[in-house]
Amino acid sequence: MGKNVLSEAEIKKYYEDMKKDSIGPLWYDLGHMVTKEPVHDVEPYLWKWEALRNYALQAGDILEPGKDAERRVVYLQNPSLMERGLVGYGTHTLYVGIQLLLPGEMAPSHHHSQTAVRFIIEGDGAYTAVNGERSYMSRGDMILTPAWTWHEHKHEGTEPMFWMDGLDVGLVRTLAASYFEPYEGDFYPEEPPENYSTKKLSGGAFAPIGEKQEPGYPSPIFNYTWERASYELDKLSESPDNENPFDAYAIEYINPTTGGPADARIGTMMQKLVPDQHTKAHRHVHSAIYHVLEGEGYTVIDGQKFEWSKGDFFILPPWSWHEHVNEGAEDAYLFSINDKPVMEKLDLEFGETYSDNDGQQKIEKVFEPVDETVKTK
Ligand code: 1HN
Repeated sequence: MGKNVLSEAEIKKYYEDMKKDSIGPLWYDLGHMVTKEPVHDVEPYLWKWEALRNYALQAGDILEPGKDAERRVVYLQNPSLMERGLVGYGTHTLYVGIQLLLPGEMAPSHHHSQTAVRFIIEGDGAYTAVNGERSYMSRGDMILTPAWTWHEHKHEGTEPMFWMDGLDVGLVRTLAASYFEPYEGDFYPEEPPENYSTKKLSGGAFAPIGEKQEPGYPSPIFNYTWERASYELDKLSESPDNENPFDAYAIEYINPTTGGPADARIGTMMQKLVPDQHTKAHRHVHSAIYHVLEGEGYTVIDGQKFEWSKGDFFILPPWSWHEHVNEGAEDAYLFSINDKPVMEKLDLEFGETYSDNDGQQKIEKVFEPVDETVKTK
């Protein structure tokens, strides 16, 4: 670089002095700050359901929620983010845990600034109460406990109940906006009749004359049932015209008052892949965590094959090529949470389609889990 006014020694001293004073030269560093494409350190990863279920079930013998702990949950720790000490990170923004509630147990009321969604994996007879309204949960249901709402869980059924919790832990940590408060008692006072919100909007929508449903958050629905979601997907998959090239037959859970995502910050999607369906690859800014509700197949992420079956979870990092394949004889259903609502609100969402090789990636590697105890740095 050169205007040749100062000597080399003077220039060297200039940089050294500036560094000492905690000042930087943008002419060297702009490319690190404003990269041509998204830069991240989130690696894709996959967890098998059997291991997650076993660890959660064993925790049933170790502790009891409401007595020994706030919640009984085992969470997905992305090894690539643990290297930076980011505990509880699946992606840089999203957290997922598996919660176990045994018959008769309850998890006490609290609220926090993180927003949360639940996806029911196994069992029924437990409810989540949101601001005092109970909603009973069954396999495949998606339940919102939006940021700041008081929520608790209680199990009135007879078999262990497992569900997925999805929260925006990393996002809220990055924004230094975490807040948590337990309720003064175990249960928030019950107000509306049970399942009221879901019933009110599921078979028609009504309001007392003169009253309006104002558009906004939180969504007036908080239990998005599998019965309704699967009905929509079955209807969609009746015609190949409805197929999305990247997501197969896919629906997003929405807030009926805004037409936008069900939750203000966590996006929720369910995809159906019919046997042999193989989507095209694309990539986008938003990251996601996937749960396999049903089926067998694989997802290729940046040339790496992630083989999945019922119950498994996997990480889709931001800005990573991905395509999904159903290899089984039955329909496959993939539920996922993502940070797209945040990216869209901040005007940061963009993406691109994979154009080589007829839109599908070559498989260069098959995923193997890392053993943290034998990992060398
Ligand atoms: C939470 O509130 C629940 O309410 C579960 O069941 C998991 C993980 C981190 C922060 C809050 C729940 C959570 C959580």
